[in-house]
Amino acid sequence: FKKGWYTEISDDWPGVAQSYEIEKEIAHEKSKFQDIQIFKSKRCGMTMSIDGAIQSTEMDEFAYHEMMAHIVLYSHPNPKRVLIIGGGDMGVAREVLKHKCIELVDNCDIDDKVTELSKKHFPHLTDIPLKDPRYHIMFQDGAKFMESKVNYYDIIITDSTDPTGPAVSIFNKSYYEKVFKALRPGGIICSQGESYWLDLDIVLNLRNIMKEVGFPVVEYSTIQIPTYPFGSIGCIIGSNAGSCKKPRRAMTKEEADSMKYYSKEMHEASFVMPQFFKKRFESE
Ligand code: AAT
Repeated sequence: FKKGWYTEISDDWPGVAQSYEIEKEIAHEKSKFQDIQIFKSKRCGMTMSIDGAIQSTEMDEFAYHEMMAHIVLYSHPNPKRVLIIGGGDMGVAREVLKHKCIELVDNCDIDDKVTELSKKHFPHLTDIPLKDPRYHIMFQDGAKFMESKVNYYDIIITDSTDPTGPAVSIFNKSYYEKVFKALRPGGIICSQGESYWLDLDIVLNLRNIMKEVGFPVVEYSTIQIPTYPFGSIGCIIGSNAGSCKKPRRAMTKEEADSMKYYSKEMHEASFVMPQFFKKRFESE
């Protein structure tokens, strides 16, 4: 490796790796579950990597966090209770809390070390949730947490690492069976849906699982994010509220002004798929 550079090498994306010149190494801690590295990148600002995969950089975290929250929140006519599984860095929570109609946000991450380090080094993610009385964070395996909840949430968001390591338990059918039960009528699930360039099999597998557990509508919304492998990721959405391709609620001026990526136009455009992906996603 070139000295002073971080290279994102992983068996999850064999044969390719993006590199970042490091301005400053900040922290490197092994938690009970994961290996967490924090550094300041010359180009992308404060960066967190877990088990060798970039989770967020200051430059583009808003693309992922806004889309993971707002696509489904604006697709639901009247959301009140939200659950975030994973997302212990609070980036998705920061976005969810922009919606005044939300009464409660529960957040369950497996690893309190992610949250502890985020509070210290990523205040642009944690400051708003920490001050909001609607927000509650707890630490437990997301699959385990789901067992206790029935007919309770309007929206569930799985903001999880890739399906290796501790996230294995939240990428399978038994997790989605619990998700389906935990949603109220008209409820919607949105999960970190991986990239169709990188992991088409994972995307199709998640789509199959969501259909099998009973979601009448399963859709994929693309997010452009330069610091995830191959520059894109997506939301995979299971909906009991019909198609999410068009927003059902209008943004207030305050909400619209606070966005850096999301807009009504981005919402609608994100569901348009390239032909090779559309054929696979819609036919098999
Ligand atoms: N918002 C930042 C991006 C993330 S966060 C992923 C989170 O999922 C981590 O904080 C991790 O601790 C948590 N996590 C992993 N497994 C579980 C589990 N079983 N239960 C609850 N939380 C879990 C995702 C970035 C995606 C990167 C794509 N390459």
